[in-house]
Amino acid sequence: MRDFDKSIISCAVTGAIHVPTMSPHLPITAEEIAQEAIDAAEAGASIVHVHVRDEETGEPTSDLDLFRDVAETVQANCDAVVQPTTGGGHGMSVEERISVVPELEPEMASCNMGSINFGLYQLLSKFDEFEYEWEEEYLANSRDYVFRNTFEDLETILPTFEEHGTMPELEVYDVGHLYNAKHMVDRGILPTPLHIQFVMGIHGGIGATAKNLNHLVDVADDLFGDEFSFSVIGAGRHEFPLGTQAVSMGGNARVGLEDNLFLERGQLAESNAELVEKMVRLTREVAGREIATPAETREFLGLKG
Ligand code: KMH
Ligand code: ZN
Repeated sequence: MRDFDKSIISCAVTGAIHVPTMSPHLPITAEEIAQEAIDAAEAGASIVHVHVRDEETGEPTSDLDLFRDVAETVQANCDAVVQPTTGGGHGMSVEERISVVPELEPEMASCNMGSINFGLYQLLSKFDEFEYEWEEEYLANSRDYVFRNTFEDLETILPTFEEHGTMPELEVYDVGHLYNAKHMVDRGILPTPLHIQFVMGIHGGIGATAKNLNHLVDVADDLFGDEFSFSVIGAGRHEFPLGTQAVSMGGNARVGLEDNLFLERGQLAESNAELVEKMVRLTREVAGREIATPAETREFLGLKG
């Protein structure tokens, strides 16, 4: 693993997993998403991960004008790295998802390293009524949804990143995805060093346990030696335990309302910034590490700036 004395905190401000009924604090409009990202950066996030939503209904969309609006507002108000998603939302095609890279040419974007079942339907049991019509159907349809990232898709996606100078953050939902990355490195399609994000606790991916995180890091060490760095997403209540483990191991952590709605058990987070502030405290107090600034993050990851 690559050494870095500082810890990079990313914040995923809205995502495409949670639906508006689940929290009144989930940002929906481009203005709200941008403001949450700016506040998260102020609290210590050096990377802000961005999805966009339909401004009326909150449904995830791949509307490039909204992505552009959010990116421009964030960049005009802070120097955090704006990292758009290429994972998009359930039901979007791979072409729709990737179009943000050639259109915005961001410094960095997420890049999903393999296909998985991606179940959200288990969340249905928590709600009797939804505010918007699409929400219940969106969650229920995930029972039959494959989050598609085939080898052929990766053969198109990865060169698109390189062509536009966009650094891929490799989203790894299970151990096999590390071997997919290794395959792409060996074929010369994926340049090193890699920045890997372990996504743990998605229904369809690896479970969110301490033992699994150790295993993922061990396998990455075997495959990539000192040519990788990593960050961790622990879905839901696993956000802070796994984030703290990650930063204690010399890695990095992602928090945010995309991944987790609660500041602590039974208490909704009122903003993304609150989640970032908590991760900053844990990083300093438990792991004894300082937080990387956006400039330090850019330098470490070799972003084009
Ligand atoms: N939605 C997360 C489970 C992406 O947007 O491309 C992981 C993620 C990937 O944020
Ligand atoms: Zn995302």
